[in-house]
Amino acid sequence: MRHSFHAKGTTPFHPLIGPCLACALIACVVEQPAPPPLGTGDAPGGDGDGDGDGDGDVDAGGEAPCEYHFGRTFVLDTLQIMQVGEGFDLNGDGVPDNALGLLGAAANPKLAERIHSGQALYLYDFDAWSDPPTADDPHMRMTVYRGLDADDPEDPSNNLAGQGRFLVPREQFDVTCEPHGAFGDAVLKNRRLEAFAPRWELVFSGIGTVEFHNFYAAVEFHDDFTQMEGWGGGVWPLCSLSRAHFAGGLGGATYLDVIAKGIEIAPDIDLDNDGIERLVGTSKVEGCVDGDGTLIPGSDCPCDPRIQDGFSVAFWGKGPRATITGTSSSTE
Ligand SMILES: [Ca+2]
Ligand SMILES: [Ca+2]
Ligand SMILES: [Ca+2]
Ligand SMILES: [Ca+2]
Repeated sequence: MRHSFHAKGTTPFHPLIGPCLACALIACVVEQPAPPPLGTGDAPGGDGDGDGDGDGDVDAGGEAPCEYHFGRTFVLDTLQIMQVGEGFDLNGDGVPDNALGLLGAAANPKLAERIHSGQALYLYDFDAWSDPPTADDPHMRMTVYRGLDADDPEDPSNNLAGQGRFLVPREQFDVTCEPHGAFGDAVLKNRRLEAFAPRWELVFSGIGTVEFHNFYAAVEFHDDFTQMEGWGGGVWPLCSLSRAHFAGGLGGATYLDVIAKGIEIAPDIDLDNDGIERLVGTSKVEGCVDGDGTLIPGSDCPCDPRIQDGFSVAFWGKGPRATITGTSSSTE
């Protein structure tokens, strides 16, 4: 079955999902459930004025203020790209897909540095969950945000020990105040949560906004709900990668140039069911070959509507409790 979760014996987690939940998740692609209503006020520990921006004032400027709502939050003290062979089965062949696992050796030490210096703060927020938390909840809402240290001046020393306080940049919400990183309906069973998003966005420090397709997530909570461990995997489409500029690259190289033409990893997930698309060019992407063999010339070909495929990727992370104290118009 397409989209069934599967994990190989060497993965640090058991097979991720049974057939019934897999069916429910596929149904969720076809018919997205309406998101639960946003809260009517601040999160516990919020600033009390209902806009959740931590300043206690209603936003000025004539915009309708969003009623941001946050629940029980965790911050990742560890985030890694998983190894090739570990992850989620995205194409239904029974084998975990993680083509970009090859990047882990270079990327993971940098991710660790950026987390500990406070540059890469990833927040998992669980809303619509009982208080105190329970081990089972059939309708939760999970959202992942990039966070900013709420201390002024920033103090990375207190971020990752359970008392970290963070702000969420407002760029991570759409015009209807819905977060781009929301997973909609998440199911928690025996302290294990599973969720799926057909489109899911996260702001990566140093890369910018990344849109993933068919993103699966699983989270397990410790007995006392003070720590979480999470796995995520999905497809990073060619177009999204072609718009991410590689900071260390010469001549305006994109992440797609580096991955496809520098490291020579080929796209592996056929999202539009016409066969795997290919990228041509020597050191940079200069053209695309659609699944039916049609050559689409030009470095902007990854964003041609005929080009839909991408690379599989899988992440693992863990971390302690944290608090979102409000939102910020700043992104740095
Ligand atoms: Ca597979
Ligand atoms: Ca801090
Ligand atoms: Ca294709
Ligand atoms: Ca195509």
